[in-house]
Amino acid sequence: MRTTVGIIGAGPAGLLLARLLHNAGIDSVVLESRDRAYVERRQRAGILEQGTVDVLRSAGAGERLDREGLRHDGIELRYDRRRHRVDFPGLTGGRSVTVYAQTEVVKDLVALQLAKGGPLLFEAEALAVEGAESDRPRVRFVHRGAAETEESVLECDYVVGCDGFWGVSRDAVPAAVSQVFERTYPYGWLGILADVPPSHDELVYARHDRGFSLLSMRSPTVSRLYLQVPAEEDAADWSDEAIWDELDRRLETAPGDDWALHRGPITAKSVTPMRSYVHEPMRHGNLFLAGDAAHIVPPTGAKGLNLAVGDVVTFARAFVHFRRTGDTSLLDTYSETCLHRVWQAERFSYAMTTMLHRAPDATPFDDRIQRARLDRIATSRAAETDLAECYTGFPFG
Ligand code: RFL
Ligand code: PHB
Repeated sequence: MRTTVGIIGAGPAGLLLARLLHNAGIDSVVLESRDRAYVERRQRAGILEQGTVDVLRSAGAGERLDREGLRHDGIELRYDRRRHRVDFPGLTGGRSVTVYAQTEVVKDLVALQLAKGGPLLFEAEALAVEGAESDRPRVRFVHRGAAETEESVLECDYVVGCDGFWGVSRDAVPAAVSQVFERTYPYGWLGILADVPPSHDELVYARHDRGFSLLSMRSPTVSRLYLQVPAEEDAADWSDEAIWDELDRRLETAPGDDWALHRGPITAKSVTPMRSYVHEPMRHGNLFLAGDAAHIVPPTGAKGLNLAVGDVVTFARAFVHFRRTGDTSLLDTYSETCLHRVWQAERFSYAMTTMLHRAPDATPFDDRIQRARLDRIATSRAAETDLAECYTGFPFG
């Protein structure tokens, strides 16, 4: 098998890249280790930046998004029983975000790719990227989805590793040139889906002495909520009632405030660890890394999916420019361009995480600093504007 751009992974990064290249008349093959149903059901992100929405729309994947996506003009910060709303358009000159689940983005992109696009092979697991430094890099893979399971080779001009944090493409960068910057947090998120209308029309990020919680949503009838829990927690140890009771405690408002948390049947429950991670550089020879394959942020800033989109937009622009002009300068600066945006997202996600979560070893001093940071946002238009700008998104390179 031969193609121009070999893409490993059919998450949002790989699928969108295949779309952008197809629209520019460049052929690609996507290899995905899991089956279609698994990829379309994996519960993850929910918030799309304006720039992400614009890209999906112009790539031809905006039809259902425009119909079903929920435009959000702000978030609420809740702490010490107080409620502070951050108004995005008012602070950023009109920017907002859209609630549209990653599962739906993936479904839309898979359907488009299968209807009009290059090959997208499910149950095709990349084993290794070889010859990254040559002008003919190869992906060795095993196609379990084929009639007969067989090991094959995909020969490419370029390979883009969009295979997430646990993928294999990063391993093809020699240790001598790799640099990793990393931080793990001593807590995780217990996330639930519940068949109940959201208890608020915007997301609520809550700091509480018992730990962080987040009220989010998937649709007008489905709520998505998270609780900070110890990193090693087992979701099975939490009964539905214990989850709702804990959410009630952490989302408490002042006496006389008539806000209330609505309970409903919980349909999914899982724990996610929290990590910050950056691999530099994001390119080695003719291998490019994009999305979670190159970097991870803790979910508190809602940046992971949006970063993945930024990376593949940067690659597609650079590659199309190269194809039209023979000029490699944009490909040559791919890593630098992406990393600039990545580090801003790392900084913001770290700041949101440490402002809102209670570390197991937190001192009274740490608690006071968290409150002071929240008070600063609630009382300074400059501080609030910074949050609004970061949350609604950094420009794509
Ligand atoms: P993905 O989505 O992990 O896709 C990688 C794909 O590669 C496949 N793969 C392989 N395929 C072939 N051969 C191999 N050897 C392979 N190894 C792996 C995998 O099966 C998979 O299909 O990476 P991608 O495309 O870079 O997308 C990144 C996003 O998924 C991720 O950053 C976000 O989900 C992060 N995230 C959030 N991001 C946001 O922008 N906004 C949010 O609100 C948000 N909330 C979240 C999140 C992530 C969460 N979890 C579970 C980590 C909330 C949570 C709870
Ligand atoms: C989600 O709805 O899954 C979600 C929203 C905001 C975040 C993280 C996750 O910061």
